[in-house]
Amino acid sequence: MGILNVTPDSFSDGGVFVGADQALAHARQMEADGAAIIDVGGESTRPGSRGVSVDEELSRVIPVLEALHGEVSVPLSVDTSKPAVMRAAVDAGAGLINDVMALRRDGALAAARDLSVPVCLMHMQGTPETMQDKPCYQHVVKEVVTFLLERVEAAEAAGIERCNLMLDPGFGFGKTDPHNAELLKGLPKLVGHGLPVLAGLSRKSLVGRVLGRAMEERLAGSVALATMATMHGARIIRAHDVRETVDAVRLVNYVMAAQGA
Ligand code: 7PM
Repeated sequence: MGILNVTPDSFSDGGVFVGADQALAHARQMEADGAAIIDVGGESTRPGSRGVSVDEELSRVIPVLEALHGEVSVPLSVDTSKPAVMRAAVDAGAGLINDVMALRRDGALAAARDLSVPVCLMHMQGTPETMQDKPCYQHVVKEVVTFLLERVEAAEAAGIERCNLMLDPGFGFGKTDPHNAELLKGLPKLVGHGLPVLAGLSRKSLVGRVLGRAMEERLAGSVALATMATMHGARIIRAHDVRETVDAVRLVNYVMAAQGA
């Protein structure tokens, strides 16, 4: 899953046309590099962020989805927690909902049920504004698994088909570095529940803090973590650097498919 950020500051003149144009070029490159999904996000979930309004998020995400729809052949995903954005995004061509709130917003379960598209349910402790203040768990793996299974139950109770669900432990969302490490090491415990698992570790603070690397120096560390997540059973890797990440995933798959012990 290639990450396509559609934030105003990524466009020099802020114009929608230039923005959609650049987004299309980036999406085409990620597709050529081997992305199987393009995830379009209006950047409302960063630690410390207060979020953006529905109208602001719609104005960022919808023109880009419209520009990509029909121009790239891989499925488009929308990174949103807002029911109104989910509905408009699927109408504009999105085929997957990526919700860091796991459909906990009012109306989100109903929107996802009405839209009948696959949904990624992600774990987050707290809210983006406060989640990194003092993340606290007794047993982080157990608590994340329990939370996600509860969200699966809520989704199914709302009429969402189980075959449309995937799970994500939410690396970096209300977790310290040791919590993230424990979750990655314990990923098979989440994978074991039979639903596809998505892992997003690309360029995250874990890499930055453990290695002492600035954002633009996190490629090797991100690929290493993507490799581990794949070995531990993750089926979808959310990444900025698609070509390098796909190389790693393909090699893991090749080796893991080998005969013998
Ligand atoms: C700062 C913090 C900047 C976090 C960017 C981010 C995930 C996601 C994001 C994830 C799923 C980023 C993140 N992360 N959706 N959206 N899983 N499903 O790296 O780990 O883009 S935002």
